[in-house]
Amino acid sequence: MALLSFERKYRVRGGTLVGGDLFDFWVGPFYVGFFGVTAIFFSALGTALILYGAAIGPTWNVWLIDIRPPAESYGLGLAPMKQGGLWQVITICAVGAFSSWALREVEIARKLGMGLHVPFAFGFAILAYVTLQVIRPVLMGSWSNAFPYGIFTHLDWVSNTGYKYINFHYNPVHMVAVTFFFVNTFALALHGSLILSATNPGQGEVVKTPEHEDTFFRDILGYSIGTLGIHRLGLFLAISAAFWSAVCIVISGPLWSLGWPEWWDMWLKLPIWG
Ligand code: 07D
Ligand code: 07D
Repeated sequence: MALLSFERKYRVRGGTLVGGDLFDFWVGPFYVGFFGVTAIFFSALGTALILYGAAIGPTWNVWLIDIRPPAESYGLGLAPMKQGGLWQVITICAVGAFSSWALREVEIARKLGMGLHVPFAFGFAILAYVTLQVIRPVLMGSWSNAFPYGIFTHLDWVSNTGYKYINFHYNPVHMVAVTFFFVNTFALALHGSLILSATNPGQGEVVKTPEHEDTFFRDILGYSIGTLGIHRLGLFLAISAAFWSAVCIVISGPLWSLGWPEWWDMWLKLPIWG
């Protein structure tokens, strides 16, 4: 079925979570829905506030714009706009926009009768963000522990936070998360190249089938995970990377406040050494 006639067939009412029929329509190619409206609202307001923050700040250099969370002395309280309040409202807008986007994905998937795998996966990115900006600062008693909104200054935050724990590479959960990120690249390289090698042959050659793909891996490794399995594995690897990232940062401070190299001294303190 051509894409346009497919879309016409499936662009039907229903599947909304909120608002009934009210926002159940499309603008050009975009589905609107209640959460489309809230997504536009939060992202427009958030972007406008970032621009306002830039306007009252010292630079328009896009790399150096910096909107900082409140100072430590404000704890978990509200701060005046120019002393971190702006960061607080932008954070509310960001959480609102990301959640709206995920719920809009849910509505579209429901309309199409599809699974909720896409919003489920995006939920892990949101979890990592909320862990950095809300959960960890709340556990540590101050918004000042969150990262600032700025392209280079958020890198400074990562570096400074890393060095607070002497060598962040020694954080065992960071190791797990990094390994998952590396494995993701490895898996995508294998999968992307395998699909291209079978389905994008030279001129005049026939397109190969999943049997060819499975046989390639059986010949080389003795096992092929299969066409559905590789996508299950991919989703698992990707959400694991985000999940263990969230865990590695939420334990840094709330659970372990010394340097991460010191954590490994537990090895010497095990009772088995007598
Ligand atoms: C390719 C999907 C498209 C998304 C893009 C990002 C904005 C920001 C904001 C002007 C893979 C769009 C960017 C809308 C504009 C202002 C104020 C996703 C793809 C193209 N980071 N980070 C970047 C964000 C954190 C870290 C680049 C966001 C944590 C390091 C871009 C968040 C930590 C490096 C960016 C976030 C961290 C970067 C490229 C939120 C740990 C780099 C991102 C909301 C996770 C790299 C100059 C990319 C770089 C980079 C955006 C959070 C570490 C500006 C939106 C605090 C070490 N980050 N980041 O391609 O070049 O992602 O930085 O949590 O080296 Mg970051
Ligand atoms: C938070 C992004 C969420 C994004 C959302 C969507 C828009 C819209 C619009 C495009 C989580 C945003 C969308 C804005 C865009 C359009 C149109 C993703 C998020 C919701 N580290 N480290 C990690 C490595 C070191 C440190 C994670 C490697 C040093 C700290 C990952 C190395 C020190 C923190 C990772 C390395 C250090 C991390 C990041 C190597 C510094 C964190 C990925 C090779 C001296 C962060 C939850 C992530 C974390 C984190 C990898 C080195 C410190 C596992 C490979 C030793 C403080 N590091 N790191 O989390 O866990 O993505 O965050 O050296 O806080 Mg690290």
